[in-house]
Amino acid sequence: MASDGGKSFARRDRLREIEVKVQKWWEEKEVFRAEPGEVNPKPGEKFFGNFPFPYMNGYLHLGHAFSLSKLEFAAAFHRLRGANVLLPFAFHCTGMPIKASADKLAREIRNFGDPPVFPTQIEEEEQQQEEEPSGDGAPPDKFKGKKSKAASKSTGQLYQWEIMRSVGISDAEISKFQDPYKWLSYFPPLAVEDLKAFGLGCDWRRSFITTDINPYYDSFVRWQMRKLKSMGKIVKDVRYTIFSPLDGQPCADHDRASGEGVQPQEYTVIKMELVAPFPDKFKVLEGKKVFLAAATLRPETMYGQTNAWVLPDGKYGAFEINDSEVFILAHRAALNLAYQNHSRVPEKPSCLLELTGRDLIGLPLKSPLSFSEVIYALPMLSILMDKGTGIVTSVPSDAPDDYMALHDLKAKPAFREKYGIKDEWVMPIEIVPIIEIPQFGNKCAETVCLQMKIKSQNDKEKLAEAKKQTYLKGFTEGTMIVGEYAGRKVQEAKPLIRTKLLETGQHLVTLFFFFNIV
Ligand code: A2H
Repeated sequence: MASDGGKSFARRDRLREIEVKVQKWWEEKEVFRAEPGEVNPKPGEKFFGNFPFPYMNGYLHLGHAFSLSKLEFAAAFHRLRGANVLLPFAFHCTGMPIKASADKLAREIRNFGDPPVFPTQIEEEEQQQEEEPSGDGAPPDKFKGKKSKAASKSTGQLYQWEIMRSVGISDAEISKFQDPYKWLSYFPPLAVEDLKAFGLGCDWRRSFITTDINPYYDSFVRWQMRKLKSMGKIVKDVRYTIFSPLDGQPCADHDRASGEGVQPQEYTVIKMELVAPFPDKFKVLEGKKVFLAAATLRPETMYGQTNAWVLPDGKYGAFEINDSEVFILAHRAALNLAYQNHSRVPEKPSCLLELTGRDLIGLPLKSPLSFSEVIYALPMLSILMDKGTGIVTSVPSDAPDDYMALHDLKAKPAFREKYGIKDEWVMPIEIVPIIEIPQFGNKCAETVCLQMKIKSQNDKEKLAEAKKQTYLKGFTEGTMIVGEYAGRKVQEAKPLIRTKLLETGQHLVTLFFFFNIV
């Protein structure tokens, strides 16, 4: 008899004894076997219960037991009433989480050996810094924050191997889980054992796992899909999603090692055409229509464009979008576009020329709706290369970032000199008022930057606050004062202008995500 600190567990032990005896009896007598009767049952004479197949990337847990207890109780109740009760149980193995975990394990073994020797957290952080010396010029902000979150996870269980070890699987066994099919033969039998111990009144002859490893269930699902399709209840079509080129599949939240919660972000891509004659470096592009492709959330502000922004140390490329058009943008953005049917070769960016931001500075451009005949590409240091296209249109009347970057260029001759910027590209630029906002006037970015005493484009925190204020006010209270929709509220004008630009082929609407998702 067990006892602990003088407490007696006699009653519990007695109950356990009875439970074990009864479960053995159930099993021997096959009391949960369900057979059809001779005649069709009348209402109330049968009960069928089903539990959503639990996913087999690990053991069952208390949550499963809690949810299942309701069904188990109902089945037992109806059995006691004399109903013919059928309670089958199946295990879900289809989909990405098992495959993603198996792949992750394989990667860890490739990188750290079998069994793996993982770097300590400090070594890991050092390694990360070495690997990412802002190679593409991305400044250390939001995105870096995500990385350190990933690193801090390593004190917990960042590695798949550690997760498997923590649930009691031996090192010798873990390596076998690189094969996704191993998961299918390992976890379901253990789940059956647990469910039997739980006392589930299940007819275990009617248990199965999903995936094509089970041809019967597989063909049932195929039949079901075909049937629903023929009834017009389901359609096959394309939609925007986060996609893993590595796995050739959409990558849901729980399939990601980082970038959880990231949704596709819709941007309007503005095509700013490079004016001929092209500089020497761009000669290979002659005969094509070449555009700097900028991503914006505010197409209605395109009347106020005064220049374009590029990151001097950013890596860009000139990519063939179709037979006649070439877009200059970040490599990552080109890959995104290629998966959205904007590449001469579907799903494969076709790069004609490698470029850096420095190559782009000073390029003369024609941009849709801008009042200036020609605008120039100029440097902005806060551009993130993994956001949008890495190219930004500049609207200093309404974007505090644009206002401050232009202010820096105008106010600091040394800055212009550093990047070989001719005065004529910058000094004549005048801010173009395009939207009137109560209390903020018609140059809201200037008003807010002055009010908040923002000093330069590096004043990141204040600029983020300024951006928030102007973005919201502009959208909710702003009125257009120029262009075809002058007098209309920004909220109304925005979709109209976007549609118009889209129809004339001057821009295209597309989607991007801007954090690294692994
Ligand atoms: B917006 P969100 Cl008038 N790096 O366009 C830094 N900034 C980038 C970028 C990159 N790689 N790609 C796009 N952006 C800017 C116009 C505009 C914008 C106005 C007012 C506000 C405004 C003209 N510049 O954005 O982080 C682009 O600037 C304030 C939200 O994805 C783009 O829209 O929310 C905006 O950031 C996207 O910011």
